Amino acid sequence: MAGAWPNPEFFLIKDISLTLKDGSKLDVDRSLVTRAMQYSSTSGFPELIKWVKDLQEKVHKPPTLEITDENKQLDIIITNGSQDGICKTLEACVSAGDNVLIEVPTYAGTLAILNPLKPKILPVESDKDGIIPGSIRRHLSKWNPEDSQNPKSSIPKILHCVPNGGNPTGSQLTWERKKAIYKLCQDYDIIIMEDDPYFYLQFSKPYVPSFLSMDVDGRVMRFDTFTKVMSSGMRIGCLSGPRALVNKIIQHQQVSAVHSSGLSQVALFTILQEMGHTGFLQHCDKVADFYKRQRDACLAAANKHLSGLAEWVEPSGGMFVWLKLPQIKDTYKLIWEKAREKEVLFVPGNAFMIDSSVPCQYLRSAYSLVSAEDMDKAFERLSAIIKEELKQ
Ligand code: 09M
Repeated sequence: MAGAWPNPEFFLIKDISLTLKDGSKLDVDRSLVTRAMQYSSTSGFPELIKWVKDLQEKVHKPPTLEITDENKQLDIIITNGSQDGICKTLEACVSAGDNVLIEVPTYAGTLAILNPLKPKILPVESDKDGIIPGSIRRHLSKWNPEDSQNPKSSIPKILHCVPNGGNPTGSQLTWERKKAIYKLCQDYDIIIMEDDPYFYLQFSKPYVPSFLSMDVDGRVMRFDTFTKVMSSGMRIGCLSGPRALVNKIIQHQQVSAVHSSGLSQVALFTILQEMGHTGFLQHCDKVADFYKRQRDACLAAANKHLSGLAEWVEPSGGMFVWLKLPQIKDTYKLIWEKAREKEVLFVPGNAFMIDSSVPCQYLRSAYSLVSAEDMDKAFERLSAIIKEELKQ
């Protein structure tokens, strides 16, 4: 008499069968379908959580699997894509006026979550090897490590970064820097938000070990997602972190989305179970190979049309190349007016900056969707637009 569950008698779906692009057919287990139609566990389907946890164990060997302190033990929640987990974590950890360490430039979605929370963003500089430990150290020099034990201190509590296939920079945080950063975060008791949707889109192997793989303290909140390799519309991601913090996110999920879509979870789980971890990793390799070829085609087009007009660093993974136009003061107008007129679009760099009103010489170009011929055309047009602008 207590539960608010609707009577499933009137739910119409009984069976789900999936046809994959290779022609194979998979039936979702009928009992899973029945469960997927009803409200279910807030943290996600236990079968999917187990599959993901085993994958994390295999890929990252998180020390928090073995840790004795229950609050720090590895726990997992299935989220609506990684964006959902990032949003809930920032909302849980950041109050107005808090100092937060954020990689800059960074994913516009993170800044969009942060801005209404009104924190003081301490920009962490990055280069082709990812965020620079010295930049974090400089920010932290205002405090002493002991301040982290004083709840009234203004010492930053979180660091957010995108360690692979940086969005927008295409950069990759090296293992050496990760070790130095983890040590700094230990000294100042800082939580690391490892926003890593492009982990499986690294262009060289072995994968650079993650922060999760070195997390002896339970201070890493790692955001994974199936968006980039399986489907973005299914909206399935996962957050792996210390139980005490993951529990807070579960409480938030309970009163917001309640749980990720059961339909998406069981469809994805059925495919993942069929593939196994090895099949999944092989699939990721194929996707990464494709993006690497796309990157090469993109850089070939850039070399052909933008030499002398733009500067860029070869992306080590992911879907983006970050172009600097040194002779252009601000790419915003150039893109929204001139480029749009010529039917080619990029994201102006100011979208990835803390203060988007400051003129920015950069733009982000994605090579995920466009054919080599179209990338060539796009940069040919960009080159013409820049030259026109320089004549004025
Ligand atoms: N642009 C992303 N990035 C993006 C973008 C997007 C609609 C998504 C980093 O797992 P998800 O799907 O929730 O991924 C979120 C996410 C988290 N972290 C570093 C990301 O790059 C996805 C969606 C329109 C534009 C979008 O521009 O960069």
